[in-house]
Amino acid sequence: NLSGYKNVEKKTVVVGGMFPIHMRIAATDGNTSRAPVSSGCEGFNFRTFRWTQTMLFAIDEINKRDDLLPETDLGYVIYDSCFTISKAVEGTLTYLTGQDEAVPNYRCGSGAPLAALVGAGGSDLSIATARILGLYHFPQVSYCSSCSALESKFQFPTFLRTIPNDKHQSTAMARLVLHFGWTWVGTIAADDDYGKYGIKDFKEQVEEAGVCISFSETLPKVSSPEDIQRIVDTVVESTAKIIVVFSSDVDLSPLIGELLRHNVTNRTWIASEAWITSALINQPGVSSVLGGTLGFGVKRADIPGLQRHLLDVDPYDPLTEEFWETIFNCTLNYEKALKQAEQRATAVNGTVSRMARGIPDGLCTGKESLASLNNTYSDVSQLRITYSVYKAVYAVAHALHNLEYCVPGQGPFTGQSCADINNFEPWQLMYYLKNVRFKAPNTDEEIYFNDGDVEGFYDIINWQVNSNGEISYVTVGRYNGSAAPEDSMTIANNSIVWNNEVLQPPRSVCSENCQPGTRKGIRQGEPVCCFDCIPCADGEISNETNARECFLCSEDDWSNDAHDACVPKIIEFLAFGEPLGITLIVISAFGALVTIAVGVVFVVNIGTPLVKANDALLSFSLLLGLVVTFLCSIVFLGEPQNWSCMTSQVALALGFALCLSSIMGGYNKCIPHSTSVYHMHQMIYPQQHHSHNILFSKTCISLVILLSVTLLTSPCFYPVKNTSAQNIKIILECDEGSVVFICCIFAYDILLALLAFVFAFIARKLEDYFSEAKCMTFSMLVFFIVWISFVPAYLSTRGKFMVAVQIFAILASSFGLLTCIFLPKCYVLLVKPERNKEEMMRPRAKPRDG
Ligand code: TCR
Repeated sequence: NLSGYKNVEKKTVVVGGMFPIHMRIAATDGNTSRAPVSSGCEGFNFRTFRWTQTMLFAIDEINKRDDLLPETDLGYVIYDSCFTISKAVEGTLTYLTGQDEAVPNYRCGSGAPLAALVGAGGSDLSIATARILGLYHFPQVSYCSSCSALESKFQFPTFLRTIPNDKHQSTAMARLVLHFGWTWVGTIAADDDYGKYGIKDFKEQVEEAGVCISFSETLPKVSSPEDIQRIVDTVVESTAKIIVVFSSDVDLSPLIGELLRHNVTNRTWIASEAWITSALINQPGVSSVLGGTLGFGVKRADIPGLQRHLLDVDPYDPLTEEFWETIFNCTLNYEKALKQAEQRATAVNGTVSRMARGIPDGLCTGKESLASLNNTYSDVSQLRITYSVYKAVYAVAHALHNLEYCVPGQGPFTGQSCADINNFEPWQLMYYLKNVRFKAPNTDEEIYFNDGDVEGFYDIINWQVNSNGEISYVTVGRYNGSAAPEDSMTIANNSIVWNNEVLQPPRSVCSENCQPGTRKGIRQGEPVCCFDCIPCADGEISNETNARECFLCSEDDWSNDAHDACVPKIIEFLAFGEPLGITLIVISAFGALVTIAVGVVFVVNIGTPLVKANDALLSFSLLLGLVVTFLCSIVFLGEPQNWSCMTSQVALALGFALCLSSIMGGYNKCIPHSTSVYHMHQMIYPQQHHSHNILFSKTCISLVILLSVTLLTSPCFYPVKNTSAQNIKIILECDEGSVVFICCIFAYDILLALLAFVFAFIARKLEDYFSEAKCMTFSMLVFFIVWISFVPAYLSTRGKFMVAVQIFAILASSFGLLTCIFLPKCYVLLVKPERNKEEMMRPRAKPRDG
């Protein structure tokens, strides 16, 4: 611990400074048989030594000034906290007591008054020292303890700092992560208050916004290779491309070394302030791993004259001795150098040889040039924490100045009293420190403490690899914690250089967004950001990205192929215009025309024996029935309407009834009265002798009555949308209405057909000249075959083809009847009129069985 007391004539106030000049304490040998001594430190840190020198520089500058503390000199005591709490506590106690043995509550000698302690370094050290200093109401101004836990005035009443509270930084990091839409990030935190609180605040904010944490690792203070290896494995295995690291450079560097060895590339690192501009991390060769890193740096400033001061250090000053020896790798002390040279020689030769007295190699000349070295110590391009140290010293100086120039009688203390610069109480200085407000020299930044904290202002820094493979720090944005949330962060996306081939912001998501048409499916036991995209089922859609559920389309709609919209179902019916429709129309029209032609032929030959023999009325009614069935098949086509549904069904039933009853009526003509068929006929229709006309008209009338009664009582034929038969289509069809009714009329038809068939079958063997009975049998057979085969065909078709099948059956059966019954007659009438003779009508002579 080094102190400098100068200028004895002037009053002197001593400012304490505590810096982690070494990185760790040396391991003790664990020997308990000796009196223990305070452990030594190792791992000289050039960066923190620059901070130390900056404090000396600032004190020097203040002492030279005439406007700031002109009558008082600042002295200093510097403690090395060695980055370790115990050392920091030891230093604090030594400082308070003024004793080398750190016994508290004991301060001997008048000495110069102690002003305040600048520092302690890391937050965990400051927390320890602030608790002790708080007991004595002794002010502490920290330049780099940024942990949010230190904001508690209750626990740390005399703690002030010139570095922003980490709360701002955690918020800024969260904002950054959200800005780029990263929802899958890993975190690594140092095992100290800085890392733990920083990451905790970050996680809280980010998780609230729906980001998931892929992994959270803690960097141990004393790192074992296994711990580091485990963290590297986690980083490698994780799919998170963004890794947020809240740690000081000293704790992080072992991990970076290991990551370099494993060449873990293609990650983007989000750096906390403590390592964003650290030369300990930014070593040659890290660009593949750490290029593109984004991070936050506290306010930077240029401090004129600092570089001169840094380069002009005296190598033989006890404070700089170790620094000099480390940086030039030589020994300043002649005797020591000699000894070391001898040792080296022994190690090489194996024998102890007295060296010739002369200049041993490894002796520093003291004239080595610091300027020629490219060391972080003399690099003044990134004065961030350094500037914070500078501000802290100035804050103490300004507070002392205000204290010294307090106007008696207008002072802030009881009875308007003032404090005495020669003998003030620590709490009195604390009062002035809290209320200090000044402009930092050269930068014009106004500095004041707001509840012990300063404004949360950060530069967003990007690590960009330049042409010689070195990393340069480029400021790509700013964050101002005290501005309104919407304009607190400005970031120039285009100036960021990412370390991927595409030079685009990396994506870091556990699962890619689910596109419309799919929905999120959770994975059991995994964070909500990890999910599967499950395609919507048919008939269901989702129209937004990351939909949680698919929605069912309404009844008239169906999902499109992409499942992202409901589209109206295709309305299907057999249209007139389509080829099948046209074909059917042509066929049925043809059938109707042929039927009419046959009728005309019959009318022309009305007086001839053949027509007479067949009872012209029945023939015409049969032809009429056929025309009706032919034409009604046309009504089945087209979009079903109320009227068409009604007409088609009724006309069909009536047409067939007409046909079949005509055929039935025809038997009376051709069945000889003496046959068994005749007797059977007599049994069924007992009163009707020779009265086929009555039979026929009875049939018709009963049918018409039946039909009209049912139609009046149940208006049941209307078109319906059949949505259940096929998913993507709505089939427009005629509702079959009352099934019972339909069954009734068709059952009637079937009954007629059956009877006709049975009669014709029995009569087929009987002689008649025109083979009338055979024709009828055959026509009935055709009729049955058509309608029997219709059933399975109808049942196995879907949609509009059902109508087609129906029409085909109608046409086929009608054509069957037409050809079987009328073709032979027309043949005779048109081609062989000579056979149309009276005598031909009589059945040929054949032995009668009666
Ligand atoms: N606050 C950290 C320590 C720290 C640090 C640094 C250490 C900060 N910046 C730069 C070394 C170098 C910021 C803390 O512990 O609060």
